[in-house]
Amino acid sequence: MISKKCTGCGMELQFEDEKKEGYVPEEKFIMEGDLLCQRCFKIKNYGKNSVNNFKSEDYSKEVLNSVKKSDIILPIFDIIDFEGSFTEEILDYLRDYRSIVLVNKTDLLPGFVHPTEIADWIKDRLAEEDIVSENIAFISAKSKYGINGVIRKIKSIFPDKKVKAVVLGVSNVGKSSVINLLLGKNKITTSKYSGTTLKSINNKIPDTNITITDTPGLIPKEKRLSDMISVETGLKLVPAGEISRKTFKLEEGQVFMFDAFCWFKVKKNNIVNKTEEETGYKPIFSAYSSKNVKFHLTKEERVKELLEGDFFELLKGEEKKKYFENEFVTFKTTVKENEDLVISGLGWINVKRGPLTIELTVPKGVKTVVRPSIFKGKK
Ligand SMILES: Nc1nc2c(ncn2[C@@H]2O[C@H](COP(=O)(O)OP(=O)(O)OP(=O)(O)O)[C@@H](O)[C@H]2O)c(=O)[nH]1
Ligand SMILES: [Mg+2]
Repeated sequence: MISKKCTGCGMELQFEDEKKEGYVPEEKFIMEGDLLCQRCFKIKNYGKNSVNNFKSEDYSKEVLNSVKKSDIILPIFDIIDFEGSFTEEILDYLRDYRSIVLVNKTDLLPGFVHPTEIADWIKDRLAEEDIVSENIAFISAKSKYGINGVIRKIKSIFPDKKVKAVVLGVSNVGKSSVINLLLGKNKITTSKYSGTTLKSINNKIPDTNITITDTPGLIPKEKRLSDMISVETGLKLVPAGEISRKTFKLEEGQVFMFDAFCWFKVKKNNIVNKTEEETGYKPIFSAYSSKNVKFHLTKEERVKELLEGDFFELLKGEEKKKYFENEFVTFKTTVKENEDLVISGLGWINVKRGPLTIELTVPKGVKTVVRPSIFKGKK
């Protein structure tokens, strides 16, 4: 059989098994030109969910093979869920290969932050990991911000030379959307569901010497909270444009709830060498999340009742039942002044007066990180 690939997901096409990836009816298979598999056709035309049988290791292998053949890597991070997209696997690639870091979805930033303000913060995060990238580009596949700059940056590193650049990142950060913009056409399938691209896809960027490779999304070892619920509810956790921010002053024993998703109890800080009065302060923090997420302050004895009732509205019925079938873990952590505690895929709190010592309860496996605050000096 002649070998042909789907231009949408990179899968080798076949007409023998409708249930397997890469299927097209035989009459389509024999046609000339660009071909789309049935799965891509359904995603593109009906926005249908794209279930597939690939495993995390299959994706990792595919990415590794493409990276090995490349001159430069273009890892993509999601500015709004930075921690969910900043994984060990990607950091390892960044340590070993030349790179231009792409920070996508800048259209989702709140109006009071300019992407360039975050540039130093990202450079510091990379430096902490012993990574020096050739350049960082702030982009938005949605608003097309910064897209031409990506081509300029590649050209400036490899003037007059043929270049192979490979785009990589966790699922759903917008790899295929960015490449489509670079190509000037919607050739590759994109969707709100994870796992849309299945294999590496090579294309030449028109009027350049650059071959750009799309790769399947890597699966993070530590989960994003949004991965533990349905795609539809998960999308409600994305703070589109208007990030919600609210400031709280808490006393020992009070409980802060991030909707019904997770919660923490404030503990007493044991600061040595401080007088009783100095340690009797109330920590102040701001919580950041999508405006659909309800922030709520309560007493410990009310938490169960609030979770069981219908005060919180995002999780309902079967989905709520399933969410609470997850195992939850509770652990103590201290967040210092000017640090954020991030619950990947949900939001974060920024400590303005601290330290804040808490006991956090989250579903097991969700990535939580304490980091230097991302929106520094914001009132
Ligand atoms: N708001 C916003 N959404 C974006 C942006 N870029 C991509 N998206 C959305 O993010 C979702 C995922 O986009 P894709 O391009 O399919 O992501 P991917 O990284 O190729 O995903 P996989 O192939 O599954 O790994 C889609 O719903 C896009 O519309 C952006 O800059 N801003
Ligand atoms: Mg893709």
